[in-house]
Amino acid sequence: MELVTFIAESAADAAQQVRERLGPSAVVVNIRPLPATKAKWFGRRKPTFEILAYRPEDTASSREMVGGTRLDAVSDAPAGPESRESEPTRGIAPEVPEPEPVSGGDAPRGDWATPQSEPLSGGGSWKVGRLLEASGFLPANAQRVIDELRRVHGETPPETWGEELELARTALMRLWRPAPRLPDEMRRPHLFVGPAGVGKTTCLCKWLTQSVLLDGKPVRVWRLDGSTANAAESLSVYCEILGVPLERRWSGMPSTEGGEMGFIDIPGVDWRLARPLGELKQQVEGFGSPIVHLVLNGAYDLPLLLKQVRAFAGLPIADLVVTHLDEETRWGKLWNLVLGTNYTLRFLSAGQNIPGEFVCASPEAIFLRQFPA
Ligand SMILES: Nc1nc2c(ncn2[C@@H]2O[C@H](COP(=O)(O)OP(=O)(O)O)[C@@H](O)[C@H]2O)c(=O)[nH]1
Ligand SMILES: [Mg+2]
Repeated sequence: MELVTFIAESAADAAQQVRERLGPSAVVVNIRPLPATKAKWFGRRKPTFEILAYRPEDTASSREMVGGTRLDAVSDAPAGPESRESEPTRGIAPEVPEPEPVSGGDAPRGDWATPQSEPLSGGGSWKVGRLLEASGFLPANAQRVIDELRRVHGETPPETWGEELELARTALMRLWRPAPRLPDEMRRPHLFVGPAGVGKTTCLCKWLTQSVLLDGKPVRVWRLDGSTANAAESLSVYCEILGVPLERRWSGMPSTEGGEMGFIDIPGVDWRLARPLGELKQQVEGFGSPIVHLVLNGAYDLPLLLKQVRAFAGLPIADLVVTHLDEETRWGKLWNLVLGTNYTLRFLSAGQNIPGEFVCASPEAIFLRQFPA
């Protein structure tokens, strides 16, 4: 896979150059503004940006390595498996106890084929429970999977480890709750909330870039202050690059024919304090009925993540977006958010590249990293 660099002055210019050189299936990995001095080297005076793209040889493995946005994809959602319809559910599952710290260090990749562990105490002779814990499951959630396996297949696991693992995957697929389909109508803006520095603005930029590059959709962005000033200058730069209007004051979704997709960026809040959380709640109410995505840094410890989910539970959270997955090897821990809260996972995001890796959350996407071949 060869990454090719392009210099462009607009999204349309970039898409055309990439298509001409690499064909319609080209994948865009990263877009970044060029400093004025560097742009001058290329004889450009206008705001200029650099785009990194490649032609996939083997689409699946290439995308797995670097992520990116396929220019020929026909979709209004980020790259990844389709999310299916389901009823939204809210809040922390009441039956799940306070999280305990996850024991054990990072499980080395590739060790999945050889179980060296004892069965969980409540797991009969099923051994996969320990493996789930090593991949990031809380003991209570690993036990839930084992209970499901015993309920469906009885006390005795199959003869081979491969079969046991396969049954565990199938059990997890059954326990997965897909994020509900996003409404087609554009009247509701997408709003990203969460602690400061978790990657809210980056996710917004990734989704925005995919929407503009893939669909040429009309999009509008609001970069708003909260209880603190919104210093995300980079968001304004990306909007300029993509030719997307950005406003600094909330003006409401315009009622244009066909509608626009709206994204609202606000600063993170200190989730340990009631006051900023209360102010955030008031601000969110002022946006009408936004689709609120709670963004979490997936590299944080699980007890902290669950505390953050609890702190934001007073808001009308639609779903969760997990970032920094490039810094986390134990993707199995994502299952604790599925099994330990009533929220659904919407997107998984890994890395600082824009559009980079930003995919719809699915069991398959998690298995790829949880049980590497
Ligand atoms: N390694 C890594 N860095 C990220 C990721 N997402 C965001 N960042 C970086 O984290 C920092 C904070 O991101 P930002 O989107 O501004 O966070 P916000 O305060 O929640 O809006 C920036 O330096 C981003 O480039 C990610 O998935 N992986
Ligand atoms: Mg931000």
